[in-house]
Parts: sequence; structure tokens; C-alpha cells
Amino acid sequence: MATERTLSIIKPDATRRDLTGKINAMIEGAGLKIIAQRRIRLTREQAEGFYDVHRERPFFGSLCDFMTSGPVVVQVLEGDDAVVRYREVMGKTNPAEADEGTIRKAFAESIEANSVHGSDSPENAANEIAYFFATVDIVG
Ligand code: RTP
Ligand code: MG
Repeated sequence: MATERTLSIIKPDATRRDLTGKINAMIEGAGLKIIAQRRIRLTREQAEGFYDVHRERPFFGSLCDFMTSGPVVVQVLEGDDAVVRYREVMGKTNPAEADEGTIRKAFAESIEANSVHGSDSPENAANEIAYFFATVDIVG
């Protein structure tokens, strides 16, 4: 198994309900180390840039509205197969389809307000981590 890093975002629906600690406990309980973390308010430009791959999707505008509606917590997670492992811990995009024990099953409000983001490949993880963190601020 390869040690990997992935980018996590605790989304505004979760920070609004003060779920950061509970979500972090699930992340750490799954064997993933939180090696960088910052609470920020995304600008419209940052949200649109981050979700640029979804620009043509019908939900793009609504997604950027949601992601700028409150604070988010951006994090770098490290562990064995971190990209896939974290997506397992997150659960399916639509919480109605998410497995028991996953973050989205426990906390997500809807397919959009689904509490967490996780990178979907090691390549995207590297780009997404660099979008929010300087190398010096990641302490593995
Ligand atoms: P994420 O990127 O946030 O980790 O989630 P994901 O891979 O499971 O889902 P993705 O297809 O990449 O979609 C990104 C985010 O857009 C919102 N979404 N809304 N209204 C809709 O049908 C819809 N579909 C997706 C969700 O917030 C999703 O996480
Ligand atoms: Mg995605």
C-alpha cells in the first residue's frame, strides 16, 4: 500500500452545525492523519476555480453559492491509499445512497450539502492540495 495525501474540505453545512470535531474523529478513526488544516471563507473566485471541472454542469452555480455560504475547513490527510480510503469514509455523493458508518450517511443534508469533499485521484489531490496549502504549512 502506498502512503498518499488527499485534500479534504469540511463544507459549510457541517461547519454551521459545529461538526468539525466529530468529522475529524471519524477521519482519524479511519487511520488518516490530519497533517494540515485551516478554516477559511472561500471567495466566489476560489470556489469557481476549485470546481472548474464542473463549470458546465447544471448544479455549478448552486454549488458555488453553497460553498461560499459559510466557513469551510480545508485539510490535508495522509495515510495508506488515502484518496480511496477517504472516499470510503465519506460515503456516496448522495447521502440517500451512502453506507452506514460513513460521514455523509451520518451528517449530510442533501446531495449538494453533503458535508465533505475528498479528492478523486492522486493527481487531482496534488493539484487541490497546492490550491490551498504551501508546502511549508503541511507537516507530515
Ligand atoms: P466532492 O467532489 O465534493 O468530494 O464530491 P463527489 O466527488 O462525491 O461529487 P462530484 O460529482 O465531484 O460533485 C461535486 C459536488 O457537487 C455537488 N453536487 N450537486 N445537485 C446535484 O445533483 C449535485 N451533484 C453534485 C455536491 O456537493 C458534490 O459533492
Ligand atoms: Mg468530486
